[in-house]
Amino acid sequence: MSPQPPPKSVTPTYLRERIKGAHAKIKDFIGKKGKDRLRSLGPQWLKRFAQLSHQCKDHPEVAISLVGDTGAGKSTLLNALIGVRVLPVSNMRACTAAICEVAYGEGPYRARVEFVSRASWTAEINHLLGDYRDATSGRDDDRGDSPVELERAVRNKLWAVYKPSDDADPARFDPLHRTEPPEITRALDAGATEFENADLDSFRKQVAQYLDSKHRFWPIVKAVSVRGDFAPLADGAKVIDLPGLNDPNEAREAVTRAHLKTCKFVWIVFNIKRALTKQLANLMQSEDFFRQVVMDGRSNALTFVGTAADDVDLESGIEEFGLREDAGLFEVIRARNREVGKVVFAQLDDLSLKLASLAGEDRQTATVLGKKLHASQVLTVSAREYMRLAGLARTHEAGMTDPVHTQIPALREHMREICKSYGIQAHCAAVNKQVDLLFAEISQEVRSQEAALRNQAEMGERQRKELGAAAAAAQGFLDQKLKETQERLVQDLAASHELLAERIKRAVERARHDLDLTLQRWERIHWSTLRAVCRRGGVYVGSTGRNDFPADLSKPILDGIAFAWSDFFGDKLAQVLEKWTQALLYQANEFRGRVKESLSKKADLPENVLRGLGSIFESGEKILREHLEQTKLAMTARIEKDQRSLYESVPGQVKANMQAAFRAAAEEEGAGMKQRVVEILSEEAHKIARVMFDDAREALLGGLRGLNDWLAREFQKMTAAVRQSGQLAAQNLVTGGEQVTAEFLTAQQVRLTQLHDLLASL
Ligand SMILES: Nc1nc2c(ncn2[C@@H]2O[C@H](COP(=O)(O)OP(=O)(O)OP(=O)(O)O)[C@@H](O)[C@H]2O)c(=O)[nH]1
Ligand SMILES: [Mg+2]
Repeated sequence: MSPQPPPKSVTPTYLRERIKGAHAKIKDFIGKKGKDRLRSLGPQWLKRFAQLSHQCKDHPEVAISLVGDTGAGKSTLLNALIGVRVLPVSNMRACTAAICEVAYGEGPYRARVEFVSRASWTAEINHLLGDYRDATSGRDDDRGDSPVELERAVRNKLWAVYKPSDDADPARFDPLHRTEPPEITRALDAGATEFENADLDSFRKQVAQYLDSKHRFWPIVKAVSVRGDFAPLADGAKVIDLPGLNDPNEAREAVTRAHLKTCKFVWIVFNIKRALTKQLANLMQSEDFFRQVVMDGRSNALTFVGTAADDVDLESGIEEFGLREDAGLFEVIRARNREVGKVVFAQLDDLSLKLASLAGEDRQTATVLGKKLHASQVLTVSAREYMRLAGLARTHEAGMTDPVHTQIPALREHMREICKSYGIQAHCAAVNKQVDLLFAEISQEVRSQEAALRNQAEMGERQRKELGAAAAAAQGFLDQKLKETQERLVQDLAASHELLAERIKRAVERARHDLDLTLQRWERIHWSTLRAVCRRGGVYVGSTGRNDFPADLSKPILDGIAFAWSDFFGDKLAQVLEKWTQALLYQANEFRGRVKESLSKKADLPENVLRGLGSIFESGEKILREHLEQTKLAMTARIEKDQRSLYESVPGQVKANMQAAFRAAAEEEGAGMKQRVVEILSEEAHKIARVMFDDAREALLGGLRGLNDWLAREFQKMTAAVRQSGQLAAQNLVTGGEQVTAEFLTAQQVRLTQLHDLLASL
């Protein structure tokens, strides 16, 4: 009963046609010839056809986030990767100022620009003006973001949006008296804009209007999405150019964070020339990024891309890498590329040790993490040379002669590989498998009905009763086993939860203990920065870096549970699920064995009955395996989502608890203000420390309990599927009772044979 062999790669069009055709034929059959049981099952099947058809329309995107310092070469890399110069790049300044995601789309180049809301922009202006007043108040008695820097930052950002024209004089700009340019008003009122262009050069210029820091829009741009006929992205890759984690706009920072949470892959981009990998070290340590990598379960899914591989000096390179005197430029490049890999891994080892020590774990734990990280791909590329060799840019030669040397083709291949498992092809293959499953289920139902009819014709009342009793006994036994399995799963989940809960408790204690250290650090911050932080509810990014007070307070908790967290989500849950899913399959098998054994003891049983049952058992097992696999996939997806999002509740709770203190501190004025701000924060933090950290712990534990309950419910569905599979198999043995005529049986069998043939033709 296998369906026609699909083409080697299942295309969306093939799949749509297949589902549409099957849906129509089965609907027609049931409508015209279906009786009783078929009619009653019909709606269920048709509903599933509709769902599958709907799934065909989803085009999954495999999101890859590029993260890296400004100037690392992210935009140039993205251009090289897609083979089209679509994003603006700059030699001189931080260039890409807004998030841009690029994916495949047929037709002309298209872009959609989303702006921040008017409310968000107004709030930001108010914060900026607050900073500005502080900075120009004439008081400067402290360290940190000096008022001069603060004033410059405010002026720059407001100037970008409110400058009357590109050649206007910034010195004459008064941030307190701004006139909103009409295009900004239009943008904020509209909320978004879209445009398309078949001409690449014009399109690039249009896009640059919103992305490039030299134009006026960037401070109000939330994200830009670009679509085009970019062949390397045709299998569903979506590459996101993230302009750095330290984005001061709240709405945009939220978008960046969302991308980092939901994207399938993170590529860390760094310039290998600049103190080799100093940029990489900065990024990995910034903002507890490394800890996030571990907690999010990405330790084996990172890619490191070193850029500007062409940028080497021949002579010093020969010396540094111990090459022959007459070595060529390309040999130097290759030697350095090898060196980069070593340095990256050495840094990752250091970071693992550091995190393990913060978490109170032993060296062995760090080594295990280090090993996982060593599986990461490290590629050193020259996007610039690739663009030149491909005739896409007219930069001066740096010595590479073949695009392969630039490693951009290797990076594309890497992208293609990762898309294989998650891209459009993979999605179509998965939906196609579900279509097969549905056919198999319908077909099994038909076979089961045929067998039941045969049994009615061939078995007497006594035999049926005996068989019914045997099947019921096996079913009762199965039910009992399933109940036990469900209980054992719940116990196992609870035990894993206990381990993590213990770590959480310990980490919360440490956070309480470390509170004074955190407060002492805040005390050393410049007063104007402190106020900027409080004004923004606890988070402010200034010229001296990022200040995130809720993150500071939460740090000991998150550091403390990092390993236990990734262990729980990454290994424990997967093991528990695997173990008990296997147990279900084992019990289903036991059930089948039991029924077969009791039948074999009945000497007068017609051969046909046994054969029919055997074939139903066989297909039943296949269907059941597939069902369990599907449910497990859904469970794994939910686990991954919760792994990445649940722990965010810790800074979230802390932030909520500290809001009143931040507000009060932001209102302080006059002489001795800094001291009072520090006192307010300190007093309030001490006062609410218990509640705040307890709330954070409860939020975490509550989330974990929610996940466990959900998993238990999903598992219950698995046990129900096993039970149902058993019932269906036993059914054909026991159906009957009422006397039916030979004509009726023949007519029924003809109909079922027709449906059988129909399914085979789909
Ligand atoms: N030599 C060399 N220079 C490169 C390469 N890739 C990028 N660059 C240069 O590095 C500078 C910065 O590149 P961008 O692509 O704008 O960097 P970015 O990471 O997008 O920077 P932001 O947009 O500011 O975050 C530009 O001058 C590029 O020409 C490369 O492979 N080789
Ligand atoms: Mg850029």
